[in-house]
Amino acid sequence: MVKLVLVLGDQLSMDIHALRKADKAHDIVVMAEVAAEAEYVPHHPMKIAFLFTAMRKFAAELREKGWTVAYTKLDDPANAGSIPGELLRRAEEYSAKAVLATEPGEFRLINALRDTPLDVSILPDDRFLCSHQEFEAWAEGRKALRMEYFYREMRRKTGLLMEGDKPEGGKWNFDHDNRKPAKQDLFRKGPPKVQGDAVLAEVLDLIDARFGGNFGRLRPFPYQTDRAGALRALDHFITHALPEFGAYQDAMLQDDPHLYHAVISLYLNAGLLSVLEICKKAEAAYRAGHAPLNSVEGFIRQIIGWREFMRGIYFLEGPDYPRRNALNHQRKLPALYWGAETRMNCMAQAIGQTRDLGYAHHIQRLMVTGNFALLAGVNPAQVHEWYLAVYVDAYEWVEAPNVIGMSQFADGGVVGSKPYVSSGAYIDRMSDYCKSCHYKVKDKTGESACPFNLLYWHFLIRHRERFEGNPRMAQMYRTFDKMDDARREAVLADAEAFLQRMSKDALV
Ligand code: FAD
Ligand code: DLZ
Ligand code: SF4
Repeated sequence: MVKLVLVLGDQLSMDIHALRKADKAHDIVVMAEVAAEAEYVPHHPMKIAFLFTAMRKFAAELREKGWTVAYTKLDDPANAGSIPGELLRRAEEYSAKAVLATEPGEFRLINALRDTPLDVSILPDDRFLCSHQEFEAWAEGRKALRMEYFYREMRRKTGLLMEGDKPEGGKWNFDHDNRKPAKQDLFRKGPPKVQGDAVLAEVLDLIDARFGGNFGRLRPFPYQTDRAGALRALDHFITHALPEFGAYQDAMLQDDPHLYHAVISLYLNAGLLSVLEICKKAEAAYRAGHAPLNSVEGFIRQIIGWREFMRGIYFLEGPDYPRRNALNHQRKLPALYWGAETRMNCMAQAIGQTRDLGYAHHIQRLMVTGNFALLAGVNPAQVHEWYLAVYVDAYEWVEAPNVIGMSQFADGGVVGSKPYVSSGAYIDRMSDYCKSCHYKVKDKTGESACPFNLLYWHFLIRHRERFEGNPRMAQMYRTFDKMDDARREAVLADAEAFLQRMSKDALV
């Protein structure tokens, strides 16, 4: 009996589970560009263009390898508009009843597949190192889930950077060598250039026509769209940026959106690269003396530590996770997140490059846009939808734990033991943004005071009851309490006035 083999837009791996279980001679691979996926949030145009182009090229590669592929383009008049709709249409066309699928990265789609009248087998997505069962077993009985301990298990499991059962260099984590601010450098390479082609050109026209109104630029299109290109991007990073990755991973610079970051998350998340091939190449660079241990360990930790940990949390916590709001934050997401003018230079820079590239690196996401939303008390569901929409690498399994958990503390402390909040001083230390800002980072009150300074205290005082007893936050409360009364009142009143202006969409 013929089966349908579903391959989603972020499952573009030749060895994806459903393809491994299918019969090339009889089964039909189903791939579809559908409105339901393209519209569940207003995705950045580059994100949709990247996925559709990569999907079309992947389908062509499958055909070259002898698979029969039923591929539906977005503008096909017969397009059913959703993944279940397309499966039903293809099932009728090929007289199929059974579907092989690899587990989608979102509960919404998993449930939609389960709800079809077809016989759908959902196979585990084994592109990840840690299965749901393994993560549940690791989490079982622990008072708190901390990435660092999980990461050590992944090091042992993969043997990456291990000397027998000991970590390479005698330590699991070399972060104390990192966190340096960066300087402008005209010779920093940035990601490799992209060659246009006919498939990309056709998709760009389609996206322009259908999604040109979404937040984000489409052209010039900066991303690779097939496995060969993704491998070029990875090798380019290992050669030109990995050696400095560790030292400067938390740095931010105006006019340099990438610094020494890899810019590979979109390829990895879509299936064009695999976890182990990336980490093995990084480890080989260390063993060959090309990159230092602090960089390679830090980089590998992001992938086998943070990335796997975040996925574990998403599936452990369940479908309600993106709606959590432990701090009861209700403010609407300010228009400046969608490109309205702002005088805060750090926000203008982080959001500007997000608009132009669908990319911001980790510290920009966490300590600029995320920090501001948290300090200002924005509703985390709106923050979540923004991040899911605007980044080319965003899928709910990885975005939600980063936003709801790490960035907004909306899960009440599942991902992190304390909220990631800072005043302007942190941004000033790690970037060159403050030098060209309307606000003064050294000012703590008054018209010119950096809004991060005002809102920092406002946040801490709003949530005093919850955080005062946290040993890692007690010092902050002591500092506030040492201020004289007039200063404390001025900070809180200025913060309140700032929030009022922002809520009325005034220029802030
Ligand atoms: P690098 O800095 O070069 O890091 C290397 C790789 O490590 C990345 O490609 C990525 O695969 C992995 N990685 C690093 N940090 C994380 C992390 N916290 N979680 C998961 N993987 C990580 N990453 C996404 O892939 N999709 C998202 O939607 C996403 N949303 C985020 C939202 C917020 C608020 C924050 C704070 C982080 C988010 N991240 C997300 C994690 C991280 O910011 C991106 O993975 C990274 O910026 C991608 O750029 P890069 O490839 O240059 O990464
Ligand atoms: C993100 C996305 C978009 C924009 N479009 C499609 C699509 O048309 N067809 C498809 O198969 N997948 C798409 N995706 C990726 C899915 O949304 C993704 O598989 C789920 O969010 C689960 O991670
Ligand atoms: Fe951002 Fe404040 Fe620095 Fe301006 S002064 S760039 S608002 S941190």
